[in-house]
Amino acid sequence: MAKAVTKSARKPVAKPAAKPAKAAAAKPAAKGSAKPAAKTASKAAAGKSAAKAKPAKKPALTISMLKPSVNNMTVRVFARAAGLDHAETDAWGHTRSPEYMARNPAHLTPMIEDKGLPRGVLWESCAIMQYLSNKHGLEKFYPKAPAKRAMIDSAMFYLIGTLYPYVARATYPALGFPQYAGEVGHSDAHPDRKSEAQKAAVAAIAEPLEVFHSFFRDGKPFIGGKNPSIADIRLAATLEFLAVIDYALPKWAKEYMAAMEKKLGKAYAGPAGDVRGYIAHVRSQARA
Ligand SMILES: N[C@@H](CCC(=O)N[C@@H](CS)C(=O)NCC(=O)O)C(=O)O
Repeated sequence: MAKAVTKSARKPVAKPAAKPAKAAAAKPAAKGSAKPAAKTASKAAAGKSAAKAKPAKKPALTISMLKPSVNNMTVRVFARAAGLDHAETDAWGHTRSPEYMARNPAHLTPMIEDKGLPRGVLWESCAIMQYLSNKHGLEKFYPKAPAKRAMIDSAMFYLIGTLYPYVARATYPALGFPQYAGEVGHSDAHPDRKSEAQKAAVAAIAEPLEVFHSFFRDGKPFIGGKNPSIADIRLAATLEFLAVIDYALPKWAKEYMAAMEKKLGKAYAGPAGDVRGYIAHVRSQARA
């Protein structure tokens, strides 16, 4: 499995617009990245073949990411599980900087930079996984057969368009993330109204969740069949946020998430550890 290299964004410019400052202090439980190969070379080895030693090649693929985010966790898990050589840049506090916005006017993470992309960058977690699967022929994660592929696409669109907005409305207040413009939670409404909207979103999660189980999984271990597909990575990562509100996941969903972690191993556990670490942090802050 390829190792990820994490570095921080080049210039600290602007404050994070989409996340509270306190979140920046969150200590992720686990680090999902490894040190660059060049730094691990021992002095002895360097001395022996100093003339031959070459600096580690910078990976062609870079992921700008925020560790506490499940949208980012999705692509981080995928890149590791697919064994893609890549580097990670922590974009915390930089997404609205002039430098970032010049490349990505949507100021979103995850964002990849990869040679050959018409505008140099690509955002939207599902589009990133589709692109990288296509580019590297990763049929295991994203089948080529049109009918099979259509099911994966449908599950991902349904997640982004229906399930995720409910999950965001339900969990962002507890996560300390600002709600999207137009949401009751983003307005000047009375706290009771905000609480009602949050509760309504919590109640709405059960239906799409059951659709993933009964329709998309349809008795199979994963949406992708015997092995997790990119839609499974997207779903499992999304469900991680529900821990912050102690959402009572149905038995199948708990087993499904455990099966994802078992199947993908460290590729899942590393980025999940960052999300879980952040959740543990906000929960300890809430108790204090
Ligand atoms: N649908 C997008 C959502 C991306 C998104 O909302 N990213 C947030 C983090 S969770 C972000 O980067 N916000 C920073 C900002 O807007 O400045 C995806 O799946 O990639």
